Amino acid sequence: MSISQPHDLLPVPTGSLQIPAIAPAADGDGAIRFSLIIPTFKESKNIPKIVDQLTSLLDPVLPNAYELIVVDDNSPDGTWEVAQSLTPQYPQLRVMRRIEERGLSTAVIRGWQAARGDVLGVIDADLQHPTELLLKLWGEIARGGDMAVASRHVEGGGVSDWSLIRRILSRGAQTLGLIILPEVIGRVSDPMSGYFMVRRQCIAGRTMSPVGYKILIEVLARGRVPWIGEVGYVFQERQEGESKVTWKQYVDYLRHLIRLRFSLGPIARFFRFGLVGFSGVFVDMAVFYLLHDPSMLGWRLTRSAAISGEVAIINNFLWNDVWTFGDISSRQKGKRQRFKRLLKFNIICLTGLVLNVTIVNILFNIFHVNEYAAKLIAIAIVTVWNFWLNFKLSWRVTEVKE
Ligand SMILES: Nc1nc2c(ncn2[C@@H]2O[C@H](COP(=O)(O)OP(=O)(O)O)[C@@H](O)[C@H]2O)c(=O)[nH]1
Ligand SMILES: [Mg+2]
Repeated sequence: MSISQPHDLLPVPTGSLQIPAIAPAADGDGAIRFSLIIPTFKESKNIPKIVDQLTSLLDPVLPNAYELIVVDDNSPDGTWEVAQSLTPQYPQLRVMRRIEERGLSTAVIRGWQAARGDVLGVIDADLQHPTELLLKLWGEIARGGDMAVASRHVEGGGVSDWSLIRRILSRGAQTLGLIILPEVIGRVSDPMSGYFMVRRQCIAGRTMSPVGYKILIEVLARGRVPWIGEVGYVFQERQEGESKVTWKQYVDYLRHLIRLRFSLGPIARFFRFGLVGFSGVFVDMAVFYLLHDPSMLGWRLTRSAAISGEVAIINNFLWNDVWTFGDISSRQKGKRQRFKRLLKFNIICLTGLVLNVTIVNILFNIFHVNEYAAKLIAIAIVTVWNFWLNFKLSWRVTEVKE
């Protein structure tokens, strides 16, 4: 045993839950490549064992190039103190004691915010996640993976002796997730896994706002993780302490899915697209009035409707490019790329414009509808047309290709 003093506690990061793009420099020589967070609540009995297992695994593979960060929520059993007392023996171990905040997901993110590695990971403290799997997960990253997930649902995976009810609840939760958030839940076989690692660059700069337990879902949803490796494992039974999972976690999970649904993907984009389209209505109507009204320029119906439509298209493109699809366009920087998108958008909208003008003409000339009412009806129909085509063909396609 060394006689040196325990390391100081890590300061708890505050502010928004965002991972910095550049890792804080390590003080010693050599960079830290891997930071593993061990979130704890009342795990004083497990912590010495897991730290010992993890260090003996990682020391030969990443000598002095990894760190273990225990993030404890001021456990009444003094888990943080026990962890801190281990630091003289395990120089790679750092300990954070949170007092203000609580919760598994935010604990992991606070840990990652203090992390110095380029690869960020998480493992449960209670030894339910077999530590030896860590090297296989690391192997996936070393092969070029952006993320490696320990999965109960691939070959070699499973649960030890779960009751039928628990298995059904677990699979039911996953199925529900697939219905509400298919593009996230469908990316991995075990989206509920709390044992995984991800490259910092995949989540840097993204603000996380997790609810409840399922941090992997938040990372997949907010981050950009092109290549995911999965490794099977059997979820072990707890030896010491007890699970903190209650029915509340199911409610939180549902809230989390719904929150993500509204901030991601089609529904959110549809609202934004609709709102942009709404702004376009005013632009279209105002320009149409300026061109067509006898007290203004007094141009003919078709020409006025066509030009006002085109002005609205450009207005809508600009808003959609920075807002509705801003996350996608920010990855395709440069004037040329933007011009290409404008061109695509314009071609799709021009077909809509032909539709627009045709509808105005039919309504006005055949059904004798007032020309402004005719224009409004045409705009409504063409907005739906434009949404679908742009959604399927413009930004959406470029997103999938990445
Ligand atoms: N920091 C922190 N860790 C937590 C909290 N709740 C659970 N944990 C830790 O997260 C891991 C998984 O929790 P556990 O209750 O075992 O969940 P289960 O394995 O799904 O039953 C364990 O290491 C817990 O100590 C929390 O509120 N804060
Ligand atoms: Mg557990």
